[in-house]
Amino acid sequence: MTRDDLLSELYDKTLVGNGPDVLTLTRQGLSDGLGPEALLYEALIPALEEVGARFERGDFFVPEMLIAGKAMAGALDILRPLLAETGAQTIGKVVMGTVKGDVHDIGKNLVNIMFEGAGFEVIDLGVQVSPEKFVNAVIEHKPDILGFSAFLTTTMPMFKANMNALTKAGLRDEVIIMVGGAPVTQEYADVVGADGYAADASAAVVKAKELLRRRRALANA
Ligand code: B1M
Repeated sequence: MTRDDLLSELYDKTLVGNGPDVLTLTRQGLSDGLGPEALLYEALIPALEEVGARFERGDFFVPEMLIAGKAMAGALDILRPLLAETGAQTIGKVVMGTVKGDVHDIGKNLVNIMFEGAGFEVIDLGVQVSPEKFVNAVIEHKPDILGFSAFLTTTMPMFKANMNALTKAGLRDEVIIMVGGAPVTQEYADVVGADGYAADASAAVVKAKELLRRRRALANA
C-alpha cells in the first residue's frame, strides 16, 4: 500500500468508526515508516472533522460520532508514547480538565500528550470537571498552568465560572490559565480573562512555554 493509500484508508475507517481496522492501519503506518504526526494530522483529525461536518448536516448522529471518537481514541493510545517521547527534564506542571457538562476528551488528551512530549508534568482531571474540583487541584498540585477545555458553545461559559471560583478562593493570580477547544476563540478567551488560548495541541505547547517564560522572568525581575 502506498503512503497516500494508507492515509486515505485510515481516514475512511476512522470516519465510519471501524476501530479494529483503525488500529491495524495505525500500526501498519508506523511500521511502514510514517510518522505519528502524519497519521494524526493527515488522516485521524481530518476524519473527525468530517464526522462533525456530517453531524451538522444531519447525515451522522450521536452513535456515529461516538464510534468514530472511540476509533480515534484507540489510535491515540498507540501514538501516545511516540508523540510524548522526550528525554527532557520537567519544565513545568500543568493541570488539565474538560469543563463541567462536557464529555469530549479526545482533543484534551491530545493536548496532554503534546505537553508531556514537551517536558511538562501533566495532571489530567478528566471530563465534566466542576469549578470546585479545579480549585482543589490548584491547592493540591500547585501547577504552573491550569488548562480548561470546552467543546460545546453551551459549556464554554464554564470558563468564567471556573475563573470566578479561583478568584473567590484567592488563587486566580497563582496560576497561568489557558483555554481551548473546538468552538473557543482568542476573542472568547480575552472576554473571560484567560492568560492564553491556542487553537490546537502544538500551538498550546508553544503558548504555554511563552507564558511560563514571561511569568518566570517577571518573578525574577
Ligand atoms: Co460532539 N460535538 N457532541 N461528541 N463532537 C462536536 C464538538 C460538534 C462541533 C459537532 C458538530 O456539530 N459539528 C458539536 C458542538 C457544537 C457546538 O456546541 N458548537 C457537538 C455536539 C453538539 C455534541 C452533543 C451535544 C450531541 C448530542 O448529544 N446531541 C454531545 C454533547 C455531550 C456532552 O459533552 N455533554 C456530543 C457528544 C459527542 C460524543 C460523546 C459522541 C463524541 C465525544 C467522544 C470523546 O471525546 N471521547 C463526540 C465527538 C467525537 C465530536 C466531534 C465529531 C469530534 C471531536 C474531536 O475529538 N475532534 C466534534 C466535531 C468537531 O470537533 N469538528 C463534536 C478531534 C480533536 C483532536 O479536536 O476536539 O477540536 P478538538 O481538540 C483540539 C483543539 O480544540 C485544541 O487542541 C486539540 C488538539 O489539536 N484544544 C485545546 C482542545 N483543548 C484545548 C485546551 C487548550 C488549548 C487547546 O488549552 C488549555
